[in-house]
Amino acid sequence: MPAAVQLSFIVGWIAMLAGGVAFWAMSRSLPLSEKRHGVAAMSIVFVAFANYFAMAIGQGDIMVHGKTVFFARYTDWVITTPILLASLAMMATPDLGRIRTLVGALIVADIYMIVTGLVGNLSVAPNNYYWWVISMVAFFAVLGMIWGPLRAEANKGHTSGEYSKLAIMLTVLWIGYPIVWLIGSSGFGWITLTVESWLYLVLDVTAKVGFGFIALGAARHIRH
Ligand code: RET
Repeated sequence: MPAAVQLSFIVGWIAMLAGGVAFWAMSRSLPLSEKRHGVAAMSIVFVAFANYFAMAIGQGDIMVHGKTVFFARYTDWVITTPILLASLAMMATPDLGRIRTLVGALIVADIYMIVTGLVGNLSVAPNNYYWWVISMVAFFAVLGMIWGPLRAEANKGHTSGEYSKLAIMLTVLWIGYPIVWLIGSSGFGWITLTVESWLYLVLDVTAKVGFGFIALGAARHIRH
C-alpha cells in the first residue's frame, strides 16, 4: 500500500477518535430526551475509527482480480450510514417508533446500496458498472424518502429548519461517494489510489464528524 494511502487511514482513525471524544463531551449537556443524538454520533465515529484503524494496519483490504479492494470501507458504511439516517430521522420526529415503516425502508434501501456497491468493487468490468447502476437506484430511493415523506414528517413539527440543514448536508456529501467510486479504482481508474483515499477521507470526516457536530449543536436547542 502506498505510504500516502496509509497516511490517509492514519489521519482517518485519529479524526474519528477525536470526534468520538468531542461528541462524548458534548453529549453530557444534552437534555435527556436528546441524548439519543449523542449515542448516534458516537456510534458512527467509533465504528469508523475501528475500520480506519484496520485499514491503517493493513487488515482492511484484499486483492481481488489483481486489484486492491478496501472492504473495510463497506463494513464501515454498512453500519454507519443506517445510523446517520436514523440520526436524520430523529431530527424529524421525537418519536421514531411512529415512523418505523419509513425508517425501516430507508435503512433497507441504504444497506442494499452499500452491499451492491461492495459487490461491484469485487467485480471486473463491465459487471462493476452494472452494480454501480443498481446501487445508484437504491441511492435515489434513499434520497426520495429523505426529501419526500421524511421531510413531510419534519414539517409537521418544530424542527424543520434543523432537518433541512442536515438533509442538505447529507445529500451533498453522499453524492460524492458514487462519483469517487466511479472515477476511482472501483470504476474507470481515472484517479490514483492516493487521490481516491484522500477524497474518501474528506467525505468520511465531513459526513460523520462534521454532521455529528451540527446534529449535536441542533439537538441542544430542540423543544419538540
Ligand atoms: C457506493 C457504490 C456506488 C454507488 C453508490 C454508492 C454510495 C455510497 C454512499 C456512501 C456513504 C457513506 C457515508 C459514510 C460515512 O459517513 C457504495 C459508493 C450510490 C452514499 C456517508
